[in-house]
Amino acid sequence: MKLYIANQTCSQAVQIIANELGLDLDLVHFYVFDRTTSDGSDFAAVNPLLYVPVLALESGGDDRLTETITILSYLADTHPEAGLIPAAGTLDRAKFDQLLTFTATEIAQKHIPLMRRLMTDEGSAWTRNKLIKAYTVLNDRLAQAPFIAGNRFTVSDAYVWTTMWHERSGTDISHLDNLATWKQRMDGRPVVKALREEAAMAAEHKTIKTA
Ligand SMILES: N[C@@H](CCC(=O)N[C@@H](CS)C(=O)NCC(=O)O)C(=O)O
Repeated sequence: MKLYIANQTCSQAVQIIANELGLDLDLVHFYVFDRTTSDGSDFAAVNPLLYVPVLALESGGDDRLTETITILSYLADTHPEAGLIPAAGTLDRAKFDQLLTFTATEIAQKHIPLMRRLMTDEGSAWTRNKLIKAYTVLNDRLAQAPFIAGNRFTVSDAYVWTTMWHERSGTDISHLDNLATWKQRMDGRPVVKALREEAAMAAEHKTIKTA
């Protein structure tokens, strides 16, 4: 399978889960600023919205999945033995999907216009306040259990860790101690391998462009 990624974005969540599952994905780097790809492919033909992540199910084919939640859930559902997501059709899964949707809509997508400085001061203050409230919900969950969804690492930990963009969006959550402790623990997981792969891919792409 081929995964389209971009530096420091939500595609990292998929890399983390692929690493947890021991999957060897073929990575393609998309450079958001000039819209080129590390393999020379036309990313607009891959995803017309120009968003990563995209998972091409077969490296040469055009059967693809977009949307972080969908890709994460697909990988976890197809490897049930890893216990990275509750079984589909259960109440636990409905609650879990609620958490993933919360992360996408109340956290990831709230950061983006702030990071891109697209908002008025009033809009920025409103959005930061929403982000602080959303992170507080997660901080409260972490007072009850060591991981976002309970007693074990799941795809929701990978997704929330990836979208900890509070410094880049100027959102102060330094008072949320449980979240800070959880993040430190997460930093020690195979996440680091995902980062290294991504950084190497981004650096190689940049070298080719500037050569
Ligand atoms: N609805 C998509 C949104 C993905 C998304 O926002 N991707 C960002 C990175 S986190 C992106 O590719 N941005 C590139 C750009 O805006 O040019 C999802 O949840 O996966």
